Amino acid sequence: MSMTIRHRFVTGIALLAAAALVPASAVAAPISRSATARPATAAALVPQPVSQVAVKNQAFALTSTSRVVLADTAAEPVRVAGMLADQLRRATGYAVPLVSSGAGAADIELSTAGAATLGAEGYQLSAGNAGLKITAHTAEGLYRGWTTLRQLLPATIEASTVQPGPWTVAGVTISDAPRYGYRGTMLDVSRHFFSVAEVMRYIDLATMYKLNRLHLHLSDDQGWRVQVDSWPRLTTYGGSTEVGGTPGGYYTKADLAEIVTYAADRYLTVVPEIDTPGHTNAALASYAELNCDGVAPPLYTGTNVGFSSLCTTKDITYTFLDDVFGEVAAQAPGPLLHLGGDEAHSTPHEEYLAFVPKAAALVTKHGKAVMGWQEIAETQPPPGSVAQYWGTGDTRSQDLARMAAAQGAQVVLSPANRAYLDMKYNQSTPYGLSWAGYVDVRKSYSWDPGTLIPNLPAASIAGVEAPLWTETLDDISKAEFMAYPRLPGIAELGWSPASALGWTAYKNRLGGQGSRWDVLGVNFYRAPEINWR
Ligand code: TNX
Repeated sequence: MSMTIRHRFVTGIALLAAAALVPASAVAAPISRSATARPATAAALVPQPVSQVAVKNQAFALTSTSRVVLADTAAEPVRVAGMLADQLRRATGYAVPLVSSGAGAADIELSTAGAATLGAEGYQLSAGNAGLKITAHTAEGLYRGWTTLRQLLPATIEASTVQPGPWTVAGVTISDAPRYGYRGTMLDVSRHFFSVAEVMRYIDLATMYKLNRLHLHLSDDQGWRVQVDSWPRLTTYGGSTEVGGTPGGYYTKADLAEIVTYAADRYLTVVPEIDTPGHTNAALASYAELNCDGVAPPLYTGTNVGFSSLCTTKDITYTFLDDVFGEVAAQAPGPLLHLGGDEAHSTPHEEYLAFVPKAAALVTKHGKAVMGWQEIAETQPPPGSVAQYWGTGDTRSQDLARMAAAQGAQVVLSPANRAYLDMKYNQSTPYGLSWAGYVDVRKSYSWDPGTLIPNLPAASIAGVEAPLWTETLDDISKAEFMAYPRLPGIAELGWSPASALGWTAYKNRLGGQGSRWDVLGVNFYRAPEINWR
């Protein structure tokens, strides 16, 4: 609907109300008398939408009479509308009722009647004197549009207590859909354990930037973090410590279900990882029979990698994986189960090549497609697999990515020198690692997933993921310091079209996010290259 047509529905009272509530600074300049009027400024959004056109001299104002209007009565859109209304109520103190018809100038109208061409995640958003409307084809699309609307509203919309307002959105028309279907972040809960509440917080922040995958690194040398009923010592013993020797922890089935549901409610699919055949000291310490020599090693609380391996020549190893993958797959609603496969330096290479296909078959047996670190490309992963590139531009890693694609696998890009959130920003960053170099905000952002790996076909690129390894991160505020502000940049690389990417404009838009993180109490790194507002 064009703005001209929409005007006809604006009542005089609504116009007066809008005029009274809208602070001069929040609205585009009054109609210029000259023909050379400057265009209204576009709102600073991350990720940048496909198209965003400022509508001059118009604004939407959320007021005490505003409602959320949704005609669709299906459960999912109603749930999304409810989440949206809840947040508005918390921050504004307004009643914000959810109704099914009669959208007016003060209302937020949600519609799932958008064209199928919008896809599952696409949406259109218009804000002006006639009201605010988000149109999508699915409830998920409405949710993505809602994350945009939050950024169009004042930062205090993120508050959990009532704030003064005014709640104005400058006139705008947005049309948006993602470039890639896989836009993830990984949290390593093995090196340091994070509580369910901390993971939920991590999810809340990630979904602000339209991420849709949460890869949980659930097992490693330093701790086994997911309950497996058939192998209980994995958690009771193997999960008891973490890096540095402090007490670890693990997710019970109920805990994991809570995380999975919380994530799914926000359109974030959990990708569980059980790392094999290396990175397995916690399992080997818990069950002596998994070791080739039948002797369980002690628990490990250091930070070395590459020293452990499942015994690939023992039958019990595959019984073990069948049981573990079966129980984990039963709790994972998404299509993927990650079997690790990285840095198996203690597994003889021939054994590695034989092991991964057997492990992969156990993943597919339980109804999941295989995801694995790039090394699995050498093992001819089954069709539909996903290989996760973590190279730094070296030919070997790039070859593995191209090899995976040639075999019909999809590739998720996590270049360690760009997307690894545990790399220090610079030499004075208080924690983090630097094996892939220092990764400042600019370096983290300044690459194009479509051209990162020469001759990797576009159709083989599933998307991007920013892993947060936690050897040096013993609490969630340190994790946030490493993820923010870099994670939103990776999210933009996964969402926005290549033509919308560019450091100068991005750093300006990113600067606007700081005030939101302040409201949310995020411990973000105030990178000096960004003008924080
Ligand atoms: C490499 S890259 C790892 C992890 C470490 C990380 C630290 C990869 C698949 N594995 O085991 O935690 O570096 O940056």
